[in-house]
Amino acid sequence: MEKRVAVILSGCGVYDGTEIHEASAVLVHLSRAGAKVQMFAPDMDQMHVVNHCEGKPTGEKRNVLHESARIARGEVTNLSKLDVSAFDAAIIPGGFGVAKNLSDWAVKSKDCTILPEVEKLVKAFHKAGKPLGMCCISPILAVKLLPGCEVTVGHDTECEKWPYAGTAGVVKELGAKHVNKDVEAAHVDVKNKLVTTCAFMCNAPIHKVFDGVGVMVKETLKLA
Ligand SMILES: *[C@@H]1O[C@H](CO)[C@@H](O)[C@H](O)[C@H]1NC(C)=O
Ligand SMILES: CC(=O)N[C@H]1CO[C@H](CO)[C@@H](O)[C@@H]1O
Repeated sequence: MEKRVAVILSGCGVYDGTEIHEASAVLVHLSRAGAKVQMFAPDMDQMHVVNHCEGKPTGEKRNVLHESARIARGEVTNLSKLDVSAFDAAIIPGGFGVAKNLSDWAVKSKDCTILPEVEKLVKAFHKAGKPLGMCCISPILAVKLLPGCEVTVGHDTECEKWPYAGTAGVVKELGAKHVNKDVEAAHVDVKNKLVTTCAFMCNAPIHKVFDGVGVMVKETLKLA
């Protein structure tokens, strides 16, 4: 039977929303696996609108749902309508939208809070024994919400290849287990049905990010 997967978006663009290539990779791999996909995003203002040429906020206001509709080619549903019983799994691509809109990680790091709607949904999928797939920075949602879970955000030692390795240290401080994985691999926390891959936390060629997201999608569907 085809697996029904909810994909949760947080805007459109790496510095203020969902990372576009990660979202696209998730959608391609889900499509190839024959999954039935519905995309969701919260109806709220973004924390920032960033000029991606300069990497600086512009002061404009944009709505997370409207921006996510760019990735979804218009087919995106209000996150408040996500009914967990209608899905077999949920996947949350990365990008700063996760750290700025789905949570305030970008400002508060380990003391961040999660958007209540997202908190409720992640906990509901987990409680129902339905798998969650996450990549890049989105595993921090699981780290905050599922005590003692296992995730990867790549490697834990900073170097040119792993510019954001410090995140792994924060993951450990929060009591989760961090597992070093290369960009083309995913970590499966079987007990929590949680599948994570580092994606653009690694300074890697884009096809390797695409392949790693593919492993995350495949392993998530296997648990569904
Ligand atoms: C999305 O859902 C929220 C909560 O029910 C509601 O306040 C908001 O108006 C909805 N947005 C749209 C575009 O329907
Ligand atoms: C505009 C804005 O800052 N929106 C929200 C982004 O997400 C954080 C975390 O939930 C909220 O606190 C912000 O209000």
